[in-house]
Amino acid sequence: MLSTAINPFFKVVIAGVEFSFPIFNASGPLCTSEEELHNLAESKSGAIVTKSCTLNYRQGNALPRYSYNENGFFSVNSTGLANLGWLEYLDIVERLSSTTDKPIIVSIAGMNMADNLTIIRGFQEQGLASLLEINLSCPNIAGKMEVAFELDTLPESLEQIMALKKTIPMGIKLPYYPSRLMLERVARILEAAQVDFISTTNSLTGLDLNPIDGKSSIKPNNGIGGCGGNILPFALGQVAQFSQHFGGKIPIIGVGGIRNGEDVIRYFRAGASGVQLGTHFMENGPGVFEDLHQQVLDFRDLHHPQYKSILNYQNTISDPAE
Ligand code: RRO
Repeated sequence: MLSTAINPFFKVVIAGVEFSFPIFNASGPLCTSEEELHNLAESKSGAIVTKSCTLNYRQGNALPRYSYNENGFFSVNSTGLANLGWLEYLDIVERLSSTTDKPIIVSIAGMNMADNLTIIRGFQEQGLASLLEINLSCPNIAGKMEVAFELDTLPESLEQIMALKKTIPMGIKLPYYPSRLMLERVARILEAAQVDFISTTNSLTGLDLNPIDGKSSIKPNNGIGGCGGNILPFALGQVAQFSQHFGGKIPIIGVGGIRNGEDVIRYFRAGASGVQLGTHFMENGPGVFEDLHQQVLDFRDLHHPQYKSILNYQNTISDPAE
């Protein structure tokens, strides 16, 4: 049960969906089984985001496939899209939606576009999820390109996705784009496709290893996996660049490295309308949402007591020379 009520300060609307608390889990950690999703419903997380689903059940990659480096505050994962298969999530969404008022966000990462379209069609026909987050940036499957990097075919892929929209708004989970010009091009494509929101950024490809014996921290792909945690400046830069381009037309969910209330404020200042937690949630469990609720309010009370809404912070990056 929630220990304290959610302060109205936090209310936002993302893609037409009301969130009483815009801080919630990122797809990936602790959101694969029905029990984990139920735990999110019971926690203070502002939404319930599922693990990205495929057409069929997937066991995922060999273990160990997740590591956490405490000193560097970063994780490496190569989960390999372990999930129950989309039909299970269809049933889970039906059960969850009858017991929670929170937005339910289904993450979809088919092994190819045809699979994506089948799954999207199914959830749109069911009509019970609040948002669909189409993960076009899954990094860990051998031979599976990240659609979000295939810029020549991205417009067509997005057109096929958005053509299936019935009542549920659809957004795209994006990878990290290191080039500003490439990001600009992606922003124009997303805008032309009229996506309903974006979530940025997925994990950044990397490696952790033990300097004594050279052992990589995870087994798959010689230790190469998706890094989360200490990626905040990189993800924040993506949010700011997309926000400057969109000018408020497409809402942005920021994800990457949030550990405390100040980090949440950073994302809102960069232009986010909501934020997701990956590594910090994975390491510390559902209690992190309660902590962030308090930390953001404490920060507001200390620095900007006149602010009545978290949106007072939105899009407020200022010049250091002023
Ligand atoms: O399952 C994964 O290995 C995985 C996915 Br689909 C993703 O989008 N991001 C990530 O870091 N891991």
